Amino acid sequence: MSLRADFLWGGAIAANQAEGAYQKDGKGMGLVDILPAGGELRWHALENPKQAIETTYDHYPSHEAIDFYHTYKEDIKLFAEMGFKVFRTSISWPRIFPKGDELEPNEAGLKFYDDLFDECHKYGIEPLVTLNHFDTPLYLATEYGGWRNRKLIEFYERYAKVVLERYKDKVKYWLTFNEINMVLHIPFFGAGLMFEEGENKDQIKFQAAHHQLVASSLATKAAKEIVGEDVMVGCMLAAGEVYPYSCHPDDMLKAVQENRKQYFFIDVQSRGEYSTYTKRMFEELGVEVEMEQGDKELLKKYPVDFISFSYYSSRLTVADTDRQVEQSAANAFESGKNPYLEESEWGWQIDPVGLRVTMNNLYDRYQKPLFIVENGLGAVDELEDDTVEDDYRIEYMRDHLEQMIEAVKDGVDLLGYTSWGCIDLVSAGTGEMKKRYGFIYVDRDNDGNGTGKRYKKKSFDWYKKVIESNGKQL
Ligand code: BGP
Repeated sequence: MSLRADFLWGGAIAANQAEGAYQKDGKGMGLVDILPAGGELRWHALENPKQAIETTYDHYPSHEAIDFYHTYKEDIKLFAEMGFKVFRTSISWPRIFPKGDELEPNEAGLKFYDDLFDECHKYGIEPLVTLNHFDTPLYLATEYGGWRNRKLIEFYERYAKVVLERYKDKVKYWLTFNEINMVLHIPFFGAGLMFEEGENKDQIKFQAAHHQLVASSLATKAAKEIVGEDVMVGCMLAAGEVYPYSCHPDDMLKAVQENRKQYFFIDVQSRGEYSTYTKRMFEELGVEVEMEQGDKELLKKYPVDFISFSYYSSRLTVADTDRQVEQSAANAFESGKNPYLEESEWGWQIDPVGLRVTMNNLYDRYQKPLFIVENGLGAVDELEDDTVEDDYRIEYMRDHLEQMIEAVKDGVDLLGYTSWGCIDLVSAGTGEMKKRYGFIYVDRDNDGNGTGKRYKKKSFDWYKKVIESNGKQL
C-alpha cells in the first residue's frame, strides 16, 4: 500500500502568524495581538492575560509578521513551484467581525480571502481553511469572558455562516478550531479565558470546551447546508501519544488517563458524544458541564468528516510516586524527558516513530480519514549566499515522512500532509522570527530589521521532489 494518487501535499500557516497588517482595512484586535515576543515574557503574558492587556509592549514582529497580507501572490507562486496541492491557512475572525459581536461583516476582510483563495486556484491549489486559529476577537474575551460564555457560540456560528456562504465555491476543506485541546493547556490562546482568584479552572476550561464543541457541530451543520454534502469538515487536535515512563502498571494507567485528555475532544467531535470515562474524570476534577437542551442531539448529528492533527513530538508521563523524572519541553504540554529521544534547539523531543504510533491509534479509535496538518522543525537558520543549507530540516522531515508512509502501510487512511510554517513566520510560542520552519526564508529578524525578501532554502527543492514523486523520493 502506498499513498493515495490524489494525496494532498502542501504546507500550512495561520493568519495571525503570517499576515501582519494587524489593523488594516478594518481588522479588529485578536487575542494574539496583545502578546509580546520573547519566550519567557510571552508565556508570562499567556498566564496573566489581564495584566498583559494593560501593559504596553513592543509588538514587533507579530503585528507586521511576514506581511503575507500584501505578499500572498508572490508566496503562493513559490508554493506552486514546489508543487503544492493544498495550502492550509486560517481566516482571521477579527478581520471579518472586528469585535466579534457585530451583525454585519467587514467587506474588506472578506474581499482579502476571496483574492487569496482565487490566487490558490489559479495554480490548482486547494485551500484548507481553519476557522479559528488562536485569534478569537479580543473584545469577546474582555467583554464576554471568552468561550466560558455561551454567547460565543452564536457569534462563532454567525461568522462561520458568513464565510461558508462567501467561499462555498472556493473552499471544500474546513477545520473548525485549531488544536482544540489547547484550551486545557493555554486557555487564553485557545479560548480567550481569564481567571478570577479561587475559580475552579478545570470547570471553566471544560465548560468553554463544551461551547466550542457545540460551535464546531453548528459549523459542520452550516457547512453541509451551505456548501453541500461533499464538503469536508475536520476537527484539529494537538496530537502526540503520551508514553508511560516505565512498564510500572501505575505509569501505564496514567498514560491512558493523559491520552484521554486529548482524545476527549475528538471523541465528541468524531463519535458525537461524551465518552463514558468523562463522568469519573469530571467528578475527580470537580467539573460539572452545563448543557442546554438539544446540545447532545446536535453533537451526535453533526460529527466531523475527518480527523486532522498537528504532530511535533510524543510525550512522557509518570505516575505520582517519589521518582524524579527530568522534564522536557513539548509545545505547551507537560512531559517527562524521554532518554531515547533527541531534542530540537527548543527542547522539543524528536520522535518520528511516535507519529506512526499516533496515527495508528487515532485511526483505530475513529476509523475516519486522517490529515496531518502540522509537522516540522523549528530551528535557527543562517542565510548564506542567498540560501539556507537546512539539512537538519530535511532529515527531520524525511524521518517523519518515512514513518507516515509506514502508518499508511499499516492501513491508515491519510488524506494529506501539510508541513507547518512552509514559509518562515512568527512563532506562536515565542512570538519571534528566530524559530523558523519554512522551505522559504523570510529576511526579517526579531528587532525589525530585514528586507522581507524571500529566499529558497535547500529544503525547497527537496520537498518539490518529494511531492513530484508522491513520497517515493524522500
Ligand atoms: C502549534 C500551533 C501553530 C504553530 C506550531 C509551532 O501548536 O498550531 O500555530 O506555531 O504549534 O509552535 P511554535 O510556533 O511555538 O514553534
